[in-house]
Amino acid sequence: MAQTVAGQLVGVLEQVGVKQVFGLIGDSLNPLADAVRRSQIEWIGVRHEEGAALAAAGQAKLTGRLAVCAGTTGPGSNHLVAGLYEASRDHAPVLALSGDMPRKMHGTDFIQTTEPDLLFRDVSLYTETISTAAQAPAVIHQAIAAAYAGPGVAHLTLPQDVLAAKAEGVVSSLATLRPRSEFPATTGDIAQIAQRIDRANSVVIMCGAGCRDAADALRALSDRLKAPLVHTVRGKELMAYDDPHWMGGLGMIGTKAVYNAVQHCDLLLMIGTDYPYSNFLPNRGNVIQIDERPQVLGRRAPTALGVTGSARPTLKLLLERVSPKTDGRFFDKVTHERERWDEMLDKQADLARSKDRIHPQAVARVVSNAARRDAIFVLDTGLNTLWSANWIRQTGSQAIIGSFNNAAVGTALGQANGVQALDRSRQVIALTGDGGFNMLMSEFMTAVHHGLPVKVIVYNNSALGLITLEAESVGIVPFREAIEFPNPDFAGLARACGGHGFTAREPGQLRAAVSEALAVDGPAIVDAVVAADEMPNMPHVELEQIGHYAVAKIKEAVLAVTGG
Ligand SMILES: Cc1ncc(C[n+]2csc(CCOP(=O)(O)OP(=O)(O)O)c2C)c(N)n1
Ligand SMILES: [Mg+2]
Repeated sequence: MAQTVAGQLVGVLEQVGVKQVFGLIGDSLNPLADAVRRSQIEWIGVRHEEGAALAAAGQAKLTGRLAVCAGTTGPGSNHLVAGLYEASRDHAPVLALSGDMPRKMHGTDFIQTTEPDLLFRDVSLYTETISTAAQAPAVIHQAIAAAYAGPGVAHLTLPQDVLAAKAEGVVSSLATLRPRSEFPATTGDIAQIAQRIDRANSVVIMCGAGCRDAADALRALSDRLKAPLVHTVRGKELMAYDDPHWMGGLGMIGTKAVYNAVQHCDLLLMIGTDYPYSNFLPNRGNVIQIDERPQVLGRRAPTALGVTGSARPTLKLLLERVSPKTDGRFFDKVTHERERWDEMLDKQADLARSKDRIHPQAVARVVSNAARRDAIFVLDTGLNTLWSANWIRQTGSQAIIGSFNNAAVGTALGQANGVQALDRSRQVIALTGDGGFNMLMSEFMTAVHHGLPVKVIVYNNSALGLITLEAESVGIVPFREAIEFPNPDFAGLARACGGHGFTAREPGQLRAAVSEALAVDGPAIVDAVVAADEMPNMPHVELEQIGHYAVAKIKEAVLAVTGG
């Protein structure tokens, strides 16, 4: 049988290392699914196409390699769009495929008509309809190249008749379809950075997701400069929580020690981060920023020097140039404050804090204590992000992904399915609010169906918890009817789906529920019924401050989580 365009596309995906396609089949996708069936690629049929896009986004975020999702004509593809923003906002290479009706039906407002290239325009770096078999090879190559170049989302619209047509030509230059290479800053830039560092008495190094694989160089620079290392939420996974260099995060997912260090240092060196919350950054012009992306330099804080370069090779060069510092007092002060903050976190997470109520901090801490040393945590959005991200004590070999730039509720389970599919033996733990879980709980069925043993921890406060805080912080009475909702019995739901379910209503039940869920074979849900009135920490607000100033700060803080 002659190769079809669909077969050609799937052949390319195989060759560039794609292991799965996440999708939900429909008539226009039939030729594509048939080609997948004949290939080494696994078809993972989801319950909702947003779950497919999230799964692909999760994979691409974790590995930096191309992941693929597919939806069928019109409504099927429409469902992909929301999930794709995860990939676009976190710069992860995803190829999204929209099946479309045969070309002879185009242009007459036929049933299910949409304009996918218009709809996907905003979320994609590249979107194109393959209109003829002859066009397919070049466009397939271009789409994958664009996804890697961003990195981000590339989208193809695939009319059914074109997918089924006989392939013409071959897709060449496959060797070029790979993640971008790292590159160092120039010698001139390194000299300027070194000069400014040598002039500063106290330096803080802020590490973002761009510092992946640079932990050793960062520690070495920290030792050389007696400079505390602080991180963004996407950088948290880089080092173990108890590494003496690793002082914690900045902002609401962060510590007072770090807030003070960043505000009071002579020089803040931001590396591989586009940290968006300007109100937590210094406004004194004492920032040096290093990033691969020139467009992010200087846009979040007044910056004295912006340098393009990848973290790892640039740090290596910098280490050869900067002079060692001898005065460790600043570092020691931050260490001391950090120890006090950690003690406070421990107290808040203590299971003995209340007899009959589970505090959400304890949920995160119990999960963290029970997780494997190489577990992958997938966080959702809401108050639960604060509990998970502040109270998980990462090992340095775990990964933490979430919706940290898109801040979308309902994204954890879908992404968890994606990363679990890459390696079914790795422990993958989704931590989500009940509102978030309700949004796409059908994707638990995807996990059961495809043997993806994800563990889902639900912070059950019967409310869109963060919304209460947002309303209160701007002086609006929380609209209870809009914020609170009933939940199903999540443990019963898990069992009804063919998975495992556990419930913890009291502190005494939490450890067993979590450890049993982590131990069972196959997907499981832990329904953790938590106190709904817990307030997050405000690392930048003194508790004794009251009145308008504190309210304004809390408002800022809430905006810092939700983006407004
Ligand atoms: C898709 C989406 N819808 C709505 C919001 C606005 N929002 C931000 S947090 C939040 C509450 C989430 O509730 P839940 O999942 O129960 O988490 P909790 O805050 O209770 O921990 C909402 C609705 C959003 N960020 N994303
Ligand atoms: Mg909730």
